[in-house]
Amino acid sequence: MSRTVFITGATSGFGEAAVHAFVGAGWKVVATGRRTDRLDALVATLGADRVHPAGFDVRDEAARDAAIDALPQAFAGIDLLINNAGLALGTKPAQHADLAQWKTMIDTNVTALVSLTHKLLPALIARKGAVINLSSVAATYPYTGGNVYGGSKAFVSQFSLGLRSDLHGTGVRVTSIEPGMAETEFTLIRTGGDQGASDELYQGAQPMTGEDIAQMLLWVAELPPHLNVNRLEIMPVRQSFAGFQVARE
Ligand code: NDP
Ligand code: 8X3
Repeated sequence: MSRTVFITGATSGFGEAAVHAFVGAGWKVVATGRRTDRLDALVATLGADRVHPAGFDVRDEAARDAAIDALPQAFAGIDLLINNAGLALGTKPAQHADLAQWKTMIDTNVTALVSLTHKLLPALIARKGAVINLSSVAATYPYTGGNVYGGSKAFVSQFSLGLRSDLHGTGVRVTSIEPGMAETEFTLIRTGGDQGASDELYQGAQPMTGEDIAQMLLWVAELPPHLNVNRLEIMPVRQSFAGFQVARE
């Protein structure tokens, strides 16, 4: 019997690639996001028997609950939750950052992720399912302008470990995926639609792709049930670490 995965942020990047990868591996997918035209395109390409579109803003709990309550029987038994919807907004240092952007990142990357996880946990426990959360290398390695984005992803990583501890003995698996540079719409969103800035960032860097991360997600999901990947950090070969900075007199 095919399993069902609930993927947030399925309209672009990692999430969209994951829809293709999981359907290709025989899973059924509940695909979510705000851009319903893109969800409809996934259904048209992959089939209504494989993909169910659920259009909502992850920050809107009432809309989310209505979408979950309206899941057709064939998609109602969720075996895997992939908390992927998220974003970075802005690249300015904290003292010049926009507070509204900070709040949007916290509402999306932290509050909505926690809320959806809380909502689906009883069903995931009943099915001995799994949760995969999209964190980031920004959770571990600070960089100028990363401030609240990095903080939100550090929350995701630590929340994942805490969840795993709380779920001890339930059979539910929890994984934090922590990618580095990947070319998606991420930088376009972060820069307010600056395609030039996005192209410049990835140019010559051989960044990871949505498909790369989708294959990691599928690999983690299909491991034998006695194995749990706690956290998985992955970067392109051309990205690594720099040292500390010193402000001299
Ligand atoms: P994209 O911008 O390509 O995709 C982001 C997805 O999140 C879209 O499907 C978008 O859907 C969805 N989303 C954002 N806000 C909301 C919201 N309020 N309600 C519902 N859906 C929302 O980025 P990526 O694929 O790169 O990012 C996916 C995840 O991976 C994010 O959590 C990101 O932080 C993380 N990540 C990305 C890295 C990268 O370098 N690209 C590296 C490490 C982690 P829609 O706009 O249609 O609602
Ligand atoms: C996205 C990776 O390095 O741009 O989470 O913060 S980074």
